[in-house]
Amino acid sequence: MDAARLDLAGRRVLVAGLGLSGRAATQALTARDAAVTTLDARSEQADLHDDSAVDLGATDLVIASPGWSPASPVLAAAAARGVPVWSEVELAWRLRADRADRAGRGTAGAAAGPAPWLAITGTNGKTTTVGMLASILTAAGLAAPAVGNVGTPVVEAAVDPELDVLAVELSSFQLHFTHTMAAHAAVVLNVAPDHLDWHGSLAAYTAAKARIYERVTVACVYGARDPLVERLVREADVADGARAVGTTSGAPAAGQIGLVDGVIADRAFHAPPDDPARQRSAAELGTLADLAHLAGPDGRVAPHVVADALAAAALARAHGVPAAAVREGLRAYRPGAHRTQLVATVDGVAYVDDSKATNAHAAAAALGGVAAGTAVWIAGGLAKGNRFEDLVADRVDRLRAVVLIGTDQRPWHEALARHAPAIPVVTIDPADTGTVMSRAVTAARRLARPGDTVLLAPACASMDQFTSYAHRGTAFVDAVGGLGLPAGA
Ligand code: UMA
Repeated sequence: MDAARLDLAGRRVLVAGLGLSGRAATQALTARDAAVTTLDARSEQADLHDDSAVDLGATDLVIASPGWSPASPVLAAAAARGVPVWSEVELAWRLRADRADRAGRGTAGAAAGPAPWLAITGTNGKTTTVGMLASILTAAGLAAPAVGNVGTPVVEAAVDPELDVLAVELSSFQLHFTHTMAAHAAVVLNVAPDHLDWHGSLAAYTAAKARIYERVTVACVYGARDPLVERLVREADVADGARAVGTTSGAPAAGQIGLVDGVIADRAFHAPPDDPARQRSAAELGTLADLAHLAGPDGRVAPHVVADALAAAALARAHGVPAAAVREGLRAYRPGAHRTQLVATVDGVAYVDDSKATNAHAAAAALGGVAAGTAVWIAGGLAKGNRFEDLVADRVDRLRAVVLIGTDQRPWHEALARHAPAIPVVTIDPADTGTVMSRAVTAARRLARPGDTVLLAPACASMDQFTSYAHRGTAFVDAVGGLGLPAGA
C-alpha cells in the first residue's frame, strides 16, 4: 500500500481483535469504505472467531490489536505471505487529518498540516509521563489529549482536525507493528524485561521500543545516565536536524534538561542555536516543589516521578511550549487511579493501591517508597514469562510479609524461598477469583502492625483473575473499604 496516499476504498482489511483498538480501527476503516472483516476469539460481534476461517489470499491488509503477538497463527501466516500487518497506531499515522484552520490556538499549535505527535514509550512511567505531558500542553492553551496505550485509541484522535498536538503513549506491542510513524519528539523512558512471552526475547522487546525514535523530526529524548537508551537514540535513523536531548536528575550539560538545586533547568530549548549566550544560560521550567503533590507514602517525590516530569518537560519544550506552561502543567497534573494511591488508613495501617505496577520494576519503585521492614506486600498475577528473583532480592529489606495472589505462583515461591526465606508468605488459593482480593486484604490486615503499609503492587498483569489492572485496583479499594466498617456490617 502507498504510504503517501492511503486509499482504503474497496481494500480488504482483516482487523485482528475487537477490543478498544480493533473497534476504533474498524470504524475508521469502514468510514473510508474499506471491506472490513473482524476476527476475535471471544467477541460475539466479530465476523470470524477462528483463525482457520481467515482467507489471507483475499486480504490486502491486517490490522493487529496489541494483544496479538507476531507468533499468533494468523499474523505469522500473514507475514509469511507478505500481507502487510499494521498496528492501529500505524493506521492512525497514515490517516492523520490536517488541523482545522481556526483562530485562538496556542502559539505552538498554529501551524497547518496534521497535529504532530509527541510519543512516549518505556517499561515504566509511560502513563504518568503522558498525563504530565498532556497537562503541560493543555496549560499552554493547546488541544492536546493523552492517547494510545493509556486508553483512547490513537486513530480516534489522529482524524480529529480540532486537535493541536497529540501526547501519545505507545506500548511495545503497538510499536512492533508500527512502520512509518515520524514523531515530532519521542522518548524511551527505560527498558527492563517485560512482555517477554509476547516478544520472545529481551532483544526483540528492546527493538520494538527503539522503533519510536525512527524518523523523529525534532528531538529524541533519553535519560542521560541510561546507556542502553542512549544507544537506541544513536542507532536511530532520524530526520536531518533532529537532536538528542538528555534528561538528568543532576545538573544539565549543554543540550540537556536537568536539576540544579531543585530547579528544573532547560539547557536544550532555552535559546535559539545561534544565540551567543546559549552555552552559558538556562531556562527555569519549575521546581521540585511543583511536584510536591506527587510525593509517595514516605513524603518524598520518588526519583522515577521526577524522571517522568523531566521527560514530559523535554517533549513539551521540543514542541515549543513556554517555560511557564511546564510549571503550570506539572502543578495541575493528577495521577490516574491505581498509581501508588493511598486508599485509607485503618488501625494505623496505610493501604496503598499501585495496581498499575504490572511488572517488577514498577513494583520495586513502589516498595522503595515504603520504610524498611514495614511493607505487607500483595503481589502476583499473570507473570508474562518474567522472574522475580531480582525484585525480591532488591526489596527484601522493605518487607514485613507477602500475600500472594494470582495463578502464576511458582516463580514467586521460588524467588521468595531463595531471597526472602525469613519473610512470612500467605498464599491466596487462586480457585475463587470472585473473592481473591478481599481474602488477600484480610490476610494482609492480620499481618500488618500499626505504622505498616499494605501495598498492592503485584508486579504482574491482572488478566488471570481480573479484567484489567483497574478492576484489580478497584477490588482492592472495595476490600479496604470493607475493613473500616463496624464488625458485622
Ligand atoms: N484476542 C483474540 N486472540 C488473541 C488475543 C486477543 O481474539 O490472541 C481478542 C480479545 O478477545 C479482545 C481483543 O482481541 O477482544 C483484545 O484486544 P487487545 O488485548 O489487543 O486490547 P484492546 O482492547 O485493543 O486494548 C489495547 C491495549 N491492550 C493491550 O495492549 C493488551 C490497551 O492497553 C490500550 O489501552 C488500548 O489498546 C488502546 O490503545 C492496556 C494494556 O494492558 C491498558 N497495555 C499493556 C501495558 O500497559 O502493559 C501493553
